[in-house]
Amino acid sequence: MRVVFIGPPGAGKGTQAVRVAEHLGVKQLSTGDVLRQARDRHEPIGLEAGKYLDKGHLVPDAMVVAIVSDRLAKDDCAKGYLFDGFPRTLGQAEALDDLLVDCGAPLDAAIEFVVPEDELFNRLHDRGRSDDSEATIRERLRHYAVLTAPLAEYYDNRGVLRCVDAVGTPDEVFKRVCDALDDIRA
Ligand code: B4P
Repeated sequence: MRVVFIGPPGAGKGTQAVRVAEHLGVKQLSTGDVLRQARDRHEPIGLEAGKYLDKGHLVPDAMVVAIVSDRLAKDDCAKGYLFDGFPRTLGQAEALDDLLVDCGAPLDAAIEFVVPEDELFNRLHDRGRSDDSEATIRERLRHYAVLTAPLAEYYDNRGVLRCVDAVGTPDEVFKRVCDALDDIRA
């Protein structure tokens, strides 16, 4: 299956992506993880990305699309993949569609994680990553509302969107995501 996870910061995309990719037997890619690793290793792309990550801003589309494009070209994506945190803008979604036309294999599912804002704050505050300060969380939620939330309509119009209530234990959310994917496959 070819799947993307969308949803606000702290919704649990990364938590579920590892399990769901294993369940589906597909490659998982978290653009956030790739960017943070590149930053921590002081790679040129990471030093540039770090300027955005630490302020809670989205990294420019061209940088993220280049990472995904490289990844998609690898053999281990041939039987499917799960992108966690990508796309995050309409520009990224359109770029992904273009890449998939080249591969001849359209997206099967976009899973939107739905979590109320106060719960997001609690989760991120407890996680305590360097971009989880209160001011940065607010900035990330603001960017999410403006830049990422419109993706739900984009994928709904293509008939591949499923919204999942992501409040509950990780096991409960995992089951709901699997049910949503089964529903798409049925
Ligand atoms: P990401 O790395 O994608 O992370 P996130 O949105 O903060 O969190 P996620 O939803 O994965 O939540 P998690 O499972 O960790 O993005 C970070 C930054 O990278 C962005 O702000 C941006 O700057 C940059 N970036 C990434 N992709 C980009 C792109 N495509 N374009 C441009 N910029 C990009 O869970 C959060 C916490 O909740 C954890 O502590 C977890 O343990 C907890 N949790 C999870 N599920 C739970 C549950 N069911 N109940 C209670 N707690 C739960």
